Amino acid sequence: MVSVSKDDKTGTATLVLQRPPVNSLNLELLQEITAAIKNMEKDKCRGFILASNSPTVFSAGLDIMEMYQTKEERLRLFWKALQEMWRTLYLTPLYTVAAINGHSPAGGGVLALSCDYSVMVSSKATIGLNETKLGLKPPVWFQKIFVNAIGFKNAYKALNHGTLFTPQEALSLNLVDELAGDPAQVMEQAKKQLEFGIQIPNFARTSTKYEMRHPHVQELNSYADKEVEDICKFILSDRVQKTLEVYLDNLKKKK
Ligand code: CO8
Repeated sequence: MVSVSKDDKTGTATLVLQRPPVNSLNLELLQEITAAIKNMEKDKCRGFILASNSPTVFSAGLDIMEMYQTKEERLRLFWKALQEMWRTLYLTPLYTVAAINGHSPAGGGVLALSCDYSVMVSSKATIGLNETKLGLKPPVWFQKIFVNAIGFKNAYKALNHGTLFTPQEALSLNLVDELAGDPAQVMEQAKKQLEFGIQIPNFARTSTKYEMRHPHVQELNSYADKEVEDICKFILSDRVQKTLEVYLDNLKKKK
């Protein structure tokens, strides 16, 4: 579900999400992303681009099928894997660039926001945290990284309304750092940014990253187990199951 290609000359890599059709994040994909990042860290890689092999979707966010009509035990494992993937990506000392070549809603937006830099294609694709549109509450740590990126007032409105932004809007809000004309250019610009990022003195960059980001992870750690329990209760409730059913139906009808 992921492939990692390394460039030994530069000490960098590209981690490509490849779970068709839309790179929705299921338990196994989350575990594979975490393992791939940890392996790159062990290999003394200096940075990587997070990319997608879908032509139009970066990631459709969490796999709704992991939340709909699922077993509690699987849901618990899934949520723990999500927390662990986020801790790993958010805190990795490697310099990370998201190459957002297409749609990036909800969990897809969280992936992008957890990198150090992002380049998004200028297309019909959108990005944002649309959880409330699904009848779900974005977890507190989703809210926090969103507020950190675009400020409280913008995040407050967007989270409450479940807004998905165009690339231009996302750029003007600081939700992404750069736009590119087409997916090939996204990769080109992401590579340039990666080259730039790994030139910065490593100790200074990685300790700054750690000091600025670690408190957010510590905060999640203080309630991570309780979050798993609360999420299970919430998602498995009849009301949320019904809402997810309607959302899935609408996704199918859209075709
Ligand atoms: N999970 C599972 N299946 C999905 C998902 C998803 N997130 N997104 C799309 N699919 C499925 C579709 O149902 C469709 O299935 P099928 O082929 O069987 O009909 C297939 O993938 C292809 O989808 P589309 O035809 O819609 O593909 P398009 O290329 O036309 O559109 C989009 C791509 C724009 C990404 C579109 O699929 C879309 O909008 N998907 C939904 C995205 C979304 O809303 N994601 C939110 C997920 S929830 C989340 O990430 C955070 C939850 C936090 C929970 C907190 C609880 C308290």
